Amino acid sequence: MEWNFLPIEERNLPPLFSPGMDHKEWEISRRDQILSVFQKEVFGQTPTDFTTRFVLLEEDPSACGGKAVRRRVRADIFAPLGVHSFPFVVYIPKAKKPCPAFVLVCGADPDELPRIRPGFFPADQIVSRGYACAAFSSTGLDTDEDDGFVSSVAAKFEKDLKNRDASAWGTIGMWAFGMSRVADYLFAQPEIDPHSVSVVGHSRGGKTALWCGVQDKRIRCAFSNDSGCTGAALSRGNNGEQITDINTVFPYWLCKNYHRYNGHPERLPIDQHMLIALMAPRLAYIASASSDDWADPGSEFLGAVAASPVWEQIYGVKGLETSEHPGIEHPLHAGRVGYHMHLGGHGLTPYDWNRYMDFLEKHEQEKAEDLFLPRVQ
Ligand code: GTR
Repeated sequence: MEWNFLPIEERNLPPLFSPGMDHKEWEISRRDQILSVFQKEVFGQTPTDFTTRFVLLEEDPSACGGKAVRRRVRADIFAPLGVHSFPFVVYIPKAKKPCPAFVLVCGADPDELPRIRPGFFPADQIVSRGYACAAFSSTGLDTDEDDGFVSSVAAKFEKDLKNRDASAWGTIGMWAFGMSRVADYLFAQPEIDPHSVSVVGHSRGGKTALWCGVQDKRIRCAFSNDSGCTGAALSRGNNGEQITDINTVFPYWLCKNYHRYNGHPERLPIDQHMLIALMAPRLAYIASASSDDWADPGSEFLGAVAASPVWEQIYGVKGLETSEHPGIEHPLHAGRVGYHMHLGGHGLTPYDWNRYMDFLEKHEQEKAEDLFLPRVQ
């Protein structure tokens, strides 16, 4: 298949690391440097001064035709200025051993999804393959509107929402925070394998899943579906949505500092391959759609290609299997960076979910130590 995108060599990408760097230097200094650029210049800072409590709202022991237990749970976040609550649902298959799990961020109540976006959250199919899945509406953390964050989780952390710091978190940071709180719940359930909790998001949710995964080192894999600008797609040489577009249409998604780069991705000390690279040596997965021009599939693929040297040269394991685009519906699953392109437009489909589960199965033998996952007692 012919792709007409600017090759990596012509994009002037900032280097991931200096030649000869070993994994200690990467972990002790370089990884943190890159992470702090994403915190200060792109997504904003995530607060750490809170505790969380979970309240079971409802339990159905015979969901998915009796194959799973379904719970509706409320997370209460105790922050300096009060409590912020949001609900989520979780389906746990009735299995003999702890099962792998996903956390999905959605733009609507997950219970409404089968009607409004069929196939986006195929809980029945996921459970049938032995996976638990939790899903929450992003609006529980922050509405997707330019409303000054008044009803968002940030209102319980920040006194003066009118004069926010230029590196204060934006909406995507708040959604990623919510994703980690749902993951907290899963980590505490005996039915869940604590070394196999992964996050999934589509489009704005795909940016969220990557940002959650890089900050939260307990996450096994970040699955970033059609994430485009400020997700997996390189900003330098991008043919689709630009930093200026995202900051103009969604001025509240990223931090204020990010607006300084409107029209000037080359002034950023990072590009998006460096976000994907922060998942190493864990698993990362980039999925694209063949006619999703706004997300720029070519730049998403090259994001995965350009991230791979961290797996390969720093950790000595395979990143993305090949730097040649494999074409439509030929998944690349052999390395720790997975990739596929589905046929069609922007969307999260059962095809994508099934490839995500295939990828986890392909890598299920990789142990917590190999992936540098923290031990969970
Ligand atoms: C678009 C936005 C993209 C992408 C998409 C979505 O309008 O420009 O960055 O996030 O929305 O979430 O579907």
